[in-house]
Amino acid sequence: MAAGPAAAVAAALSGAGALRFGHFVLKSGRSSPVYIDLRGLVSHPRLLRQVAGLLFQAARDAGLEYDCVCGVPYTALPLATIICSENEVPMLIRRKEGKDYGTKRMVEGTINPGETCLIIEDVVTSGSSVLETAEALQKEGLKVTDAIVLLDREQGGKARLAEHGIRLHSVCTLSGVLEILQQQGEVAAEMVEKVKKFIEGNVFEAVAQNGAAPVKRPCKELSFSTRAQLPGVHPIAARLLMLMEKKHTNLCLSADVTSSKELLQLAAALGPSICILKTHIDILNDFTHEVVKELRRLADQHEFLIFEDRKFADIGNTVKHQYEGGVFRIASWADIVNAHAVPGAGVVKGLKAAGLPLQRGCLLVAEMSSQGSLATGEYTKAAVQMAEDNSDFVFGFICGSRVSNKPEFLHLTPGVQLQTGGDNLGQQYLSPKEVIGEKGSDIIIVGRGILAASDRLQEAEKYRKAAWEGYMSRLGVPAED
Ligand code: 5BU
Repeated sequence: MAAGPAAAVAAALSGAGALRFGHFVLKSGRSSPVYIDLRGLVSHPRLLRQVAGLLFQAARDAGLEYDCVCGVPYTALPLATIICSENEVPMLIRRKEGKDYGTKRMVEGTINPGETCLIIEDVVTSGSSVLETAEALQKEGLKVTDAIVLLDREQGGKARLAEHGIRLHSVCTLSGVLEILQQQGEVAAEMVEKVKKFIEGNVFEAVAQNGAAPVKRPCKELSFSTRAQLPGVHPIAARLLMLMEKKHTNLCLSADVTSSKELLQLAAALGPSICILKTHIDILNDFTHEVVKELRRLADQHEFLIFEDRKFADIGNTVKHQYEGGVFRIASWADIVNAHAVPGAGVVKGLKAAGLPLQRGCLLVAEMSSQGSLATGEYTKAAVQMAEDNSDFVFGFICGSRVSNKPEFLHLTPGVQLQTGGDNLGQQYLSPKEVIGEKGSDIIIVGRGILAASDRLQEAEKYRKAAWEGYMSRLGVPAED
């Protein structure tokens, strides 16, 4: 890489205050000694124009031919606009929002299927933002062969994009910029070393699957026991992760039965195979406090946690009463409860007031398995934010796939059966392997898949093994027996 562009980029980054050194916690939950944020570039018109010029020149130097340009939303949008306006190239805009509403267009502008679209991006780490944009364009029939990025953080994005047939051309790399800044005396050699070490230790590596094209995953896919020991992990999450590792199970039984006897029989027989027993206590025909007392005893004997799937969804004051009082006194026996995010943070605060002193934990419903669920997109993101803001009580999510990269959060997924499909009341099923191995969830929640079998224990073992194999495949370990 020529020193020219790197020096220009270094100057632009410094000028816009886009590069900071210190101790930062990234969106992924990892801490980083360097933080790059080019969103503020729009307040520096001269630098903005200069950066757009560097990107266009990089495309020219690479001899690229394209029919239109699309910037990865949002930071690269003004850059793409300048490039297109100054060079009279048609531009496309990819919508980020609205992806959950089928009728909205995902790409704005004139689309001529078969044409080639060049992608513009400010910073590439793993390459996933570029990939998302490429997929949206490809869905419209456009070809995407190349992307231009201002700064490559050298954390595997280039290789990952290459696997998807996209060449990444960078104006410069993070280490290139660091060298320039070091030469200019703006960054100490010590910090440069620290950042380089961080880059090397945080590369998204290839994991080959069944001899097919390798897929990229963060190389830091942590084991359950490692996650249990992370600083700041919720005590319930730590306990759960440890017992999962010990019992080799990431199966939660949804014990949706209406008789207490059957519930206790299930808990006694399937206890050794599960990490959590999930109840809907209000569907029992014959609830008494003796039942939950016995359930607690079985939970302690077989080492599983009890999760009351109450899905609280009211103002804080009401849910606090519903949680600790009433007929069921849920807080007194359930290790885990869950809540909808729809009332806002008050629902968590109300539950927390009753649950925290008892060292209970809560999951937020970030997504639902039912057809037409409205818990998607921005709602899911808001639920994740709510969990992060209340991580002393909330330790995970009910969701269809991994919604947070913070390893201290657990992901539990309902709508799981070995036979995929659905029921006739809107439930939709995926297989354990898909949910754990591909969607990145941690725990499968299974009800009728097990309950409808003639030999429930044998069936539970099938689910346990399938889900555990999904987890092992994530860690790159061969399947057990
Ligand atoms: P099934 O029999 O495996 O379909 O039961 C699934 C259970 O998970 C059932 O108790 C539901 O109430 C629960 N569930 C769900 O299916 N989907 C969701 O999104 C949520 C809970 Br939240």
